[in-house]
Amino acid sequence: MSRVSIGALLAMLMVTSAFAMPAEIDTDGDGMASFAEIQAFYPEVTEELFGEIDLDDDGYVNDEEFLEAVGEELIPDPVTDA
Ligand SMILES: [Ca+2]
Ligand SMILES: [Ca+2]
Repeated sequence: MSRVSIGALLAMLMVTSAFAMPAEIDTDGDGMASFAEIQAFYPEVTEELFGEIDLDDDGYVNDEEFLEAVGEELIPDPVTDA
C-alpha cells in the first residue's frame, strides 16, 4: 500500500519537474524567471507582456505563472519550440 503511494508521489514529482521552469530560461537557477531572464529567451516579450505573465506582480515568473503563460499561449512552449 505505502509502496504504491510513494510510487504515485514520485510519478507526480517527475511530471511536475518535467514541466518546471527550464534551466535555459532560469539561468541563475533560483527557480524564478526575472524579466531579464525571460527576455533573454523570448526577445519578443515586452514589459507589458511580462506584467501579464507575472500574475502576483512580484517581478518574477514562478513555475505556476510560467505554465499558465505557456498554457494561454502568451509565450511559446520552450520544449516544443526548441
Ligand atoms: Ca532566475
Ligand atoms: Ca510572480
